[in-house]
Amino acid sequence: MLLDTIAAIATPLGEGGLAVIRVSGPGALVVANKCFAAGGKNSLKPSAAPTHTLHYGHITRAGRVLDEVMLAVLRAPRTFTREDTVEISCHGGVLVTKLVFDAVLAAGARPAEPGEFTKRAFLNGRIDLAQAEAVADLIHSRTELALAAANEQLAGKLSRRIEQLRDDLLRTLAHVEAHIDFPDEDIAPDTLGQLIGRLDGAITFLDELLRTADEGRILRRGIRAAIVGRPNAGKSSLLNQLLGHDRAIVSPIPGTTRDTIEETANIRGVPVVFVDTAGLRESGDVIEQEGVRRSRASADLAELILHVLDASEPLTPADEQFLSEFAGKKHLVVVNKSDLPRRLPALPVSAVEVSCTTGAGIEALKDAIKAAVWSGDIHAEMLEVAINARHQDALRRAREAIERGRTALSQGLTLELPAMELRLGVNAVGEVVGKTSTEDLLTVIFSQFCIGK
Ligand SMILES: Nc1nc2c(ncn2[C@@H]2O[C@H](COP(=O)(O)OP(=O)(O)OP(=O)(O)O)[C@@H](O)[C@H]2O)c(=O)[nH]1
Ligand SMILES: [Mg+2]
Repeated sequence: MLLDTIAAIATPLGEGGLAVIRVSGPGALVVANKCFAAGGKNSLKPSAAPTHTLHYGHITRAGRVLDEVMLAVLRAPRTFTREDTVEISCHGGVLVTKLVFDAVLAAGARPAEPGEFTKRAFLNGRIDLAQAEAVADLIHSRTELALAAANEQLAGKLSRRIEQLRDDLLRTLAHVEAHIDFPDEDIAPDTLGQLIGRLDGAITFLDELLRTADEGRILRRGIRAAIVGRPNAGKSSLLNQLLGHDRAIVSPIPGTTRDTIEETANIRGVPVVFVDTAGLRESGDVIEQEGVRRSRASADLAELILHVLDASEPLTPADEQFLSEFAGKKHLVVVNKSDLPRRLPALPVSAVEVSCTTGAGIEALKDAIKAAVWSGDIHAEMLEVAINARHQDALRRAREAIERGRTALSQGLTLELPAMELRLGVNAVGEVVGKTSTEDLLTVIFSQFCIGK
């Protein structure tokens, strides 16, 4: 499979100054020779050019010039895929990019599948699986915090910790297996204590990693926060304040917002999808009824609820009902219109006071949102290794197996049992970096990439 040469348009399709077409594989330079005519006096064929050099010329097909381009020659192994690579920077029009790409295919490359360049980087040993996933995280990052975490993972922060854990487990396993081979010798009590201590250490470390899963999910996918409350409480005003621009219609007429409005904002490094909803009330209007139904559905789906109350109005039975309705979910009570004379009684729950008219309290509300989202007991250096759902699944299985192995070992049962469990544990830990990867797993992971990466 790695014998063929792949190509893709690596930039988003659309009109832009430049588009880049990436070609990788053993035939990359031959493909370039066929479709690229070097210009200038000292021009070289791509296959004759030194590595990491840039060349001016034209892409041609059947003798016809298609575009004026710059072509980069990057020879294996110092490339992203560790294969010979050619990158063609052409003009960024949709049609011209397509024609240049077709010329590259006609010269012998085949279209790459999504993520295939990164997959080759993995298969050729340049990066491990966790690092390959970090490439996708990096591209999809929506906040600087998420980007920083993806960069750390790409640099191998998580991988190094996983490798260390795996080495440690392998050494313990080797020790146990050595005693299986020499059944006459029991493990000395001292040594047994040390082995159990090492497994305890591994379990503690796995717990630490597993605790980062929530943060990992939040960094990668963000969270949904539904803004709910009575009509006219100021929900749409709050959405606009949090976004920093006028997204939703605000009016003094109760029942202004009918449909749900979704918009993403960066709240202290957390990507938050805010959902403004129709005010919750009984209504005879069928459109508004549907709006209220959608509001409740949004509240059900959201990880966080911002319940907006109006400081200038007394608490109604409906407010109280919502307060108890949302009590079981992660929520923040937001008392809006703090600039008006207060008629809202003191609340039995803690609340953040804001005014969407003056902007007072909005920064404090952002802090409160971040605090509610982040569990808080996580160290900064662990954020750098925040795991994804696939890692979480593998590490959970590893933890369970190691726990069983530890129990079996401490009960002094036959050593085959702990050895088997430890092998399961080692394999599960290895899945994170791709040491025990199956073709199925690779297909699932790399198909999530965009084409050209
Ligand atoms: N004085 C004052 N008025 C506010 C404040 N926030 C919102 N308002 C006003 O309250 C009215 C309702 O605001 P909206 O943001 O439309 O309220 P809503 O909760 O989205 O209302 P519905 O969409 O009808 O459910 C508007 O006239 C706003 O200008 C505030 O902090 N202080
Ligand atoms: Mg509204």
